[in-house]
Amino acid sequence: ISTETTLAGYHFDNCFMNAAGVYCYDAAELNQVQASMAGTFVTKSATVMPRSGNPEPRYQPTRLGSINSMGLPNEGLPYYLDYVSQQQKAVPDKTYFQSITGFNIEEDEQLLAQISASDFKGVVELNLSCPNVPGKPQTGYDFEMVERILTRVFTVYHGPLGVKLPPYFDIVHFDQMAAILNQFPLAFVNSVNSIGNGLKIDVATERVVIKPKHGFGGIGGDYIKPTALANVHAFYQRLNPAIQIIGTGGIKSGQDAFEHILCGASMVQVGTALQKEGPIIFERLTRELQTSMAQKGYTKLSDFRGKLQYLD
Ligand code: RRO
Repeated sequence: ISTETTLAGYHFDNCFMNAAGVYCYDAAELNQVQASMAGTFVTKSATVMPRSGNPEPRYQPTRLGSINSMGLPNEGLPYYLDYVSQQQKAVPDKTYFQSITGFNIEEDEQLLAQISASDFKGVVELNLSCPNVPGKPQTGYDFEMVERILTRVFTVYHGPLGVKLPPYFDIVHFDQMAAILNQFPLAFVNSVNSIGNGLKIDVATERVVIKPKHGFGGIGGDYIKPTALANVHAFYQRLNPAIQIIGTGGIKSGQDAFEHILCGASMVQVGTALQKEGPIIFERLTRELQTSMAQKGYTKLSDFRGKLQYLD
């Protein structure tokens, strides 16, 4: 029973990988994902300049998931391009993902120019959905801005590139965003980033649990799986079939991954559960997905990908 997949024309031995932001800050963390059963890795979203991010505590696991307001701590794009370049040489049969996020269109162009000028051969994930930089709105909720950014991006960059989107909560928003995305030669759409600006409270101390933004932060884990599945399937229904879907949100078991793939995902990313269990989790997830598939007589992901059934 195979969990291999194809994205942007590249083959991956396993459909599971980390979600950007988890186990991907530096070489030490990325090495652990690289050594695991994950099919590949994506780096932390890289900015033009290195950033230390928001004050700690800025990530807290909760009973049903996680809350974070990391604030985009990262080593800066050249660091990740150097790391990926080394991995491309060490393990040349794998394809890697570089996540990037600029603070405006000019920075997006600058990041893509740096990638073009490097020996990077992988896939770019443009993050349009960071919820945690004070004063900066989530780009994915500004539909005109998304269209402007993608117009510039595909003028200056010609390699495989996809976007990481925030969750949407209205059918009209799925329609409007899909109409914009369908104008561009995107390799993939990754749904979803964390649900922005939730609040977790510790009743005993009557306090918030993270320091930045008076405790407001992005929500991940069990809380967000139904929203993630809806976004994966809404875009699977609406996007040009050449635009593949990466499913992210609430995956902590093989069955969760099965559900994302049934909704149309070609690859699945793990955030909150990877943070909790570490990269060894990819062994369990892979085994559990294979068990789900075996019970249904499936031998490959394409036997059930996107084949969600309706009641009418
Ligand atoms: O670094 C973060 O605070 C962060 C980012 Br860039 C993101 O895209 N999603 C998230 O939950 N946290």
